[in-house]
Amino acid sequence: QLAPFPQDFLWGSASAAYQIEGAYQEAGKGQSVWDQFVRIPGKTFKATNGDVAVDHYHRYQEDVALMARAGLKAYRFSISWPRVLPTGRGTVNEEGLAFYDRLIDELIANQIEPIVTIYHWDLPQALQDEYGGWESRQIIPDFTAYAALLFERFGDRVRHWVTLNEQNIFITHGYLTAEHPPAVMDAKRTYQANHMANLANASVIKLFHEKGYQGGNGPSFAYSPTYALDADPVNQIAADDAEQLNANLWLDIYAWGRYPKLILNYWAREGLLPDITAADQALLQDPLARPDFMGLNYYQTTTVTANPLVGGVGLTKQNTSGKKGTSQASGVPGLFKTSDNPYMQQTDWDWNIDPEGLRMALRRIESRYNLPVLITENGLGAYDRLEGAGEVHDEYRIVFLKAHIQAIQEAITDGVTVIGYTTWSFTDLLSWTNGYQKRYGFVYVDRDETDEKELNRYPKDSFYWYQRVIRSNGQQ
Ligand code: BGP
Repeated sequence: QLAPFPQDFLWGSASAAYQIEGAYQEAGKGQSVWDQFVRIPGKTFKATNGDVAVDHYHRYQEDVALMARAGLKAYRFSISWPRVLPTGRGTVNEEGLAFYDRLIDELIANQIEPIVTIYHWDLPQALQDEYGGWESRQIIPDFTAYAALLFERFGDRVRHWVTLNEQNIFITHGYLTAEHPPAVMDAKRTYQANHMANLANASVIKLFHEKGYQGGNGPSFAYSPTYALDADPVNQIAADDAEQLNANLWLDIYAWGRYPKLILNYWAREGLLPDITAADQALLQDPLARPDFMGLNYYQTTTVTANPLVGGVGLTKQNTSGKKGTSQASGVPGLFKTSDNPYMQQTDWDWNIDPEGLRMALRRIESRYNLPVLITENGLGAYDRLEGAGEVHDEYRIVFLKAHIQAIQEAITDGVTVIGYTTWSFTDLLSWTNGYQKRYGFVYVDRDETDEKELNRYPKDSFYWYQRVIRSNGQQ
C-alpha cells in the first residue's frame, strides 16, 4: 500500500529565463554570458540562441492561462539577473523588475504558487568582463546584493526560493569541460570557482534567514546517483568515488557546510585545493546558512567501473546531436569511468531512463541529510511531432513521467519528505546545448532550430494527462 501524496503537494512545472523569455535586449536588459557565448563562432553545439526563445516575455499571460488550464499548483521560473541589474550591480532596471511583478501577480491571480530561481546560469556579462565572474570573491557580495533586491521586492508574494540552479553543472561545464561559458578547461580553477559559488550560496541563505523572510530557500542540485556496474569490489570503490566527487562534494557543503574528507585528500594529492580561509569556513558552517529544503533536479543515473590511472578514460563531451548511441564513456583516470547499464533504456540523447534512480536519489538525500526535498526538475527530452489540427501524441512522455511519479510515491512511502514536483518543462523551450529540437514541454511551441514561425502553443497529450494527475493529487 503506497502512502498518498500530501494534500498541499506542489504539482507544477519549471523553466529558466534564458530558455524561454527572449526579448534579450529589450526594456533595458543587459547582456548575459549566454547572450555572448552563443555568438562565438565554431562552438560545437547547435547554432541556436535564446534571443527570441519562445517569446515568453511577451506571451506570459497566454502561458500562465495554459498553466491555469492544466491546473498547476506551482510554477518554477528564474529571474534574469541582467534584466534587473543590467551591469550586475548598482543601477536597477525598474522595467525588468516590473516584468517579474506582472508575472508573479498573474500566477497568484490564477492560484499558482511562484517558485523563484535566483540564478539559472545567465550571469551578467559585465561581471565576467570586470572580474572573471564566479572565480572572484567579488561575486559573493554582488550575488548577495542581487538576491537581497529580489527578496525585498518579491518577498511578500514568494514563499519558495531556489538560490543556485545546478551549481555542479554550471561550474563543471563552465570550467572543466568548456561546454558552457566561460568555457575554461582547468580543474584547479573549477574548484576555486565552485568554492566562491558555495560561499555566495551560503551568504544568500544566511541573509534570507537573518532578515526573517517568509518561506524557504535552498539550492537545486543535479543529482545522478551512481551504481557500480557489478559486484566487483574495484567497481564498487569506483562508484563510491564517483558519488563523492559528483554528489557529496556539493551536498555535504549545502547540508553541513563542509567538504568531504576524501575530496579534500584528493584535492591535496592532485594540487587542486581551493583557497579556503577561516572566515569561509565560518560562513559555510553558520547555522543560518543551512537550506530549508534540498532542490533536486533528477534526469538519470550514472553507472561506473574502475578506470586506470594511466591510459584511463578522461572527460568527453555529451551527445548533443540527438543521434542515439553517439555518446562516449567519460571519467576521471584513477577513479572511475561511465559504463552502459544493461538494465536501462536510453533517450535519443543517450540519457538513461531510470525511475528507480529517482527513488534512490530521494532516499539518499533523506538518509544522509534529513532535509525535505523539492523536486525542481524531472522530464524527458524527446523529438515531438505536431500533427493534424495541432496535436502531439507524446505517449512516451506520459509513460516516463508516470513511472517517475510512482517512484516519488514509493519514496514518500519509504519515509522521504517530498514537498513538490515541478517537471521540466511547461512549454517547450531552448535546451542550452541541444537547441530547440529536444523538447520537454507539456505545451508544444511551433519553432525549429532556425525558424521562429508563429510560436503558437499547442497542448500535447501529456498536458491533459498531467491535468488529471494534479486533479486527483497523484492518482493515475
Ligand atoms: C538541467 C537544467 C535545465 C535544462 C535541463 C535539461 O540541467 O537545469 O535548464 O536544460 O537540464 O537539459 P538539456 O536541456 O541539456 O536536455
